[in-house]
Amino acid sequence: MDLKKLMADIEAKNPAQPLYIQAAKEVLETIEDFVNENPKYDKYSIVERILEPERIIIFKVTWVDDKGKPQVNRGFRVQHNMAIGPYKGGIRFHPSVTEDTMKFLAFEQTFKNSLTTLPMGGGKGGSDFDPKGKSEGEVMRFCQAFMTELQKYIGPETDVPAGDIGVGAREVGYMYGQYKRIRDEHVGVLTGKGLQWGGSLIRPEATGFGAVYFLGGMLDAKKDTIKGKRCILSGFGNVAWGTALKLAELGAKLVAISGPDGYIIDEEGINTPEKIAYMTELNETRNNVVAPFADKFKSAKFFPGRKVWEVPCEIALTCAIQNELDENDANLLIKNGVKYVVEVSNMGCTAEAINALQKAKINFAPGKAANAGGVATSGLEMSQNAMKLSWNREEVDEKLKGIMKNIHDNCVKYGTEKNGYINYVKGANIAGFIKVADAMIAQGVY
Ligand code: 2IT
Repeated sequence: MDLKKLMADIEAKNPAQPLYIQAAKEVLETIEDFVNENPKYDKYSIVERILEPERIIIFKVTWVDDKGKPQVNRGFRVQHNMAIGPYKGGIRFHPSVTEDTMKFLAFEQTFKNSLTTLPMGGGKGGSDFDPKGKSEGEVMRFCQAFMTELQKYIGPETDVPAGDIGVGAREVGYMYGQYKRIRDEHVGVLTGKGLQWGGSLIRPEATGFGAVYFLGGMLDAKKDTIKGKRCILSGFGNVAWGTALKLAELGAKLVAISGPDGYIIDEEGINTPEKIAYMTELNETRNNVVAPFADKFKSAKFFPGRKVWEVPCEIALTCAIQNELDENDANLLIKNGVKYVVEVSNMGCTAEAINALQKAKINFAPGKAANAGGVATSGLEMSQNAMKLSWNREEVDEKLKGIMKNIHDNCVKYGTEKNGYINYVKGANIAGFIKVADAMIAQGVY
C-alpha cells in the first residue's frame, strides 16, 4: 500500500476533519508493513474500502424546552462497517459532537469490535445536545425526538446503539421507550438497558473493569503486580467509576481523579465504597465539576484549572474524552516515573503523546484494545437478548475477563517488536484489521 498517497487522499476527502484523519493515520502507519507482506489486501483494495464509512446519516432533532421554546440540534449515525456483524457502537451527547467526531469514533469502533471476537460491526452516533443543566423532562423529550428519527435506520440485526459520553441508563431508557412506542417491538435494539428490561449485569462497570483486566495483562507481561501501584485517572463519569472500583478491588492506590474544573488528590486513596459511590453521585447531579469531592472528603485537596497528568504516578488512565493527554503531559508523566499509560477514553492521547510514550518505552495501551470491555459486554447483552435469558454476574464477568485476555494476547502476537517491546497500538490495529479485512474479501466487492 502507498501510505503517502492514501494519507493525501484522506486529507483531500475529509477536509476539516482532524480527528478522523488522526485515527486513520494511526491505523495506516501501524498496519502498513503487515498489508505489504500480505498482497491480497491490496489486490482487493481493502484499505481504501475500510476507510470509507458505509453510510453517514445526519438528521435534525427538534424538541421543546421547559419554557415551551422549540430547540434544534443535529443528530448523527455513522454506520462504518458491517462485514462481521450488525453495526454496533455508542451514542454520544456532548456539545463537541460533529461529523468528524462521529466518523473517528465509528472507525475506531470497527477495529475495537473486531478485537472483541464477537460478531459486531462498527458504528457510532450522537448529537451536539448538551445534557448539562437540562431538566429530566428536557432530556426525555430530546431522547424521544432523537429516536423518532434514528429508529428508521436501526434494528437488532441492523444496527444496535448503546451509551457513550452523556448517554447512560436513563437516556438509553428514554430512547428504548420511544423505539418501542413507534415500532411496537420489545427487542435488543439498544444495549446498556436496565436489568429489568433486557440489560446485562456488569454492563455499567464493564468498560472500567475491562480496562483494568487489560492493564493486568500488561503488568503480567512485565512480571509486575497491580498491588499498591500509585494510579491517577482523568474524569469522574461512568468509565472512571468502573475503573476506580476495579482498581480498589485489586489493591491499587488511586490518588487522583479530575473534571473540567481541575483535579483532586486524595493521598489516602479513592478506594472506599463511599468515595467511589460519590463519583456517581457527582456525575448524576450533572453539575460536571469535581471540586465538591474535596469538600465532602477532608483527605482530598482540589487543584483548580490544572490537568491531572502533573500528579506523579506509576499508572495513568485516560477516562474522559479524546486528545485529553498531549505531548507535554506525556513528557511530564515520563519525567515523574510513569510505567503504564492506559487509554480508556477513545483516542485519549494525541499522536505526539503516543509517540513520546513509545519512544520512552512506556507500556502504552490504546483505547480500542483497553476499553473494548464496554462494547464486548454489550455484545454479551445482545446474546442474552437473542436467547431470551440472562447470565449471572459471575458468568458475565468470566466472559469479559476471557475477552480482555484474548485481546491482550492478540496485541502481544502482532505487536511485539524485535527488542521485546510490546507495541500495543500496532498489535491492536493489525489484529482488529485482519478479521474485518478477511470478511470483506470473502463477501466480495460491495
Ligand atoms: O466506545 C465504546 O465502545 C462505547 N461507547 C460502547 C459501545 C457499545 O455499543 O456498548
